[in-house]
Amino acid sequence: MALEGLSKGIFRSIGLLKSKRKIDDEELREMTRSLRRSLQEADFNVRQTKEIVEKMESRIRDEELRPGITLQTHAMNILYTELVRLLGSKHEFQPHGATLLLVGLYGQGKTTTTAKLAEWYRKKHGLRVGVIEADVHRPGAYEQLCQLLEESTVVVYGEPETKDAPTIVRNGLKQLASCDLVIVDTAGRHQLDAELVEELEQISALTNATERWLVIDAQVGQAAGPVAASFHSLAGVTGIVITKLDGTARGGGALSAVAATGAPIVHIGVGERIGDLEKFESDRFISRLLGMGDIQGLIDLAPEDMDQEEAMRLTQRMMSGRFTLNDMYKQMEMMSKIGTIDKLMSFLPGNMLGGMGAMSKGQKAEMQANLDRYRTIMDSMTAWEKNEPAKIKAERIRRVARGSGVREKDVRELIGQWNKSRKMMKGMGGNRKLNRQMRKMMKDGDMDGMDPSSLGM
Ligand SMILES: Nc1nc2c(ncn2[C@@H]2O[C@H](COP(=O)(O)OP(=O)(O)OP(=O)(O)O)[C@@H](O)[C@H]2O)c(=O)[nH]1
Ligand SMILES: [Mg+2]
Repeated sequence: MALEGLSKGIFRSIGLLKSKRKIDDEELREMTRSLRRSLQEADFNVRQTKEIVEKMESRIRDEELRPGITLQTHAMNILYTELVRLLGSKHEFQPHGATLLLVGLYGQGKTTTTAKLAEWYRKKHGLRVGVIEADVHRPGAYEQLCQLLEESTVVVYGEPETKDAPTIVRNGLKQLASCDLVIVDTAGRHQLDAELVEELEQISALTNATERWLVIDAQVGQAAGPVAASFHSLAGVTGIVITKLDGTARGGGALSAVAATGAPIVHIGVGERIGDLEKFESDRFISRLLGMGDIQGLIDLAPEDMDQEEAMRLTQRMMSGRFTLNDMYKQMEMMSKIGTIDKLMSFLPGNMLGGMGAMSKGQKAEMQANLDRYRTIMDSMTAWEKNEPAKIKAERIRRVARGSGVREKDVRELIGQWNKSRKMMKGMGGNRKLNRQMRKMMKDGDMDGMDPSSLGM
């Protein structure tokens, strides 16, 4: 199976830690058992699963929680760093002067990737790139490659009539001698059989390829491990390209390929067209793997990141009933950075601030867009207007709209939003229990010891 269930599984497992700051051995065991099952179901191999689970167990047991961080966030953080570690380092590929051999099983996307890579390095690095079609088994491979590169200046070398791949490669290398980068597409198989092994060995020796990249379809799952291992022993894989990440697969099997070869993922394919290639970025890959819109929002929650002092100052102002447009802007800015309101001030009742819980990627994007517009509008306001938005009358609204190049409606919307937020803040000020907690927190200078459940959350 692919990884549809991983996200759910992980959230179910880590969800067991919800609103806890301490857990006993039994609870910890239950969580790790659930996590182990989720990882295995998501194509992680036994060794990887064991490593991750053990790390999780010991770090949760031994590490002290940072102030303001829930156990759940801490666990997610550990999982994330472990996954990044598993994915290895960044690949430093020097395309100039390189010969790049692409290998992989049948239908994984080698030919498409050959064209994509050629175009990528031609365009982004300004290199003269040539490609050699050395697949003599797949009918029409040469035409396929030519067609993919139809509109590109990449030189395609092939001999559709020749049945001997090493000959084509030998001739091609001569023909493309003046190119800065040569990429060789090879034949695929259902399995790595003796004939292909021999062919690949010959080509590999001939090209003396500086780079040998394995192309793997994201849907391959667990099988990616053994496949990668056999290609690795054959050609010494130096990089991995995961294709078809635009589909439903999340690419967890790719992790076993990385583990089997020790080679990093260099690029990912995200579509059938020649431009559908991306450089691999582990954060984005992992957030995809875990099914999160933006994992940064969930994990990077060290108090220093959320600017605790600023958050507290803001909270204090809100509680005191003074709440200007600038305050609202800062509050929204923090929220958009952190992505979840309950994390910004985990001690506030859940329905505060319009009842927003964790924000989706879409909501974050929307908030960001709003913020940008609000910023523009606010830049056209006087200090007095920002401090006393309630007193802004039609004439001023017109002037501000004109000054900032937006519609009057947008200015009214900003003021309306401020009004809504202010009302919520007022409601919060009336919560005595919360007030007491807040004062204590400010006196102590951190959020430790805050118990959200005591606030009826
Ligand atoms: N959606 C999507 N399709 C892809 C991607 N990469 C390749 N494909 C498609 O996958 C199919 C197989 O791709 P090829 O490039 O022909 O694969 P191959 O490894 O060269 O296949 P053989 O030469 O038969 O071994 C084609 O229909 C491609 O358009 C990708 O990143 N996303
Ligand atoms: Mg092919």
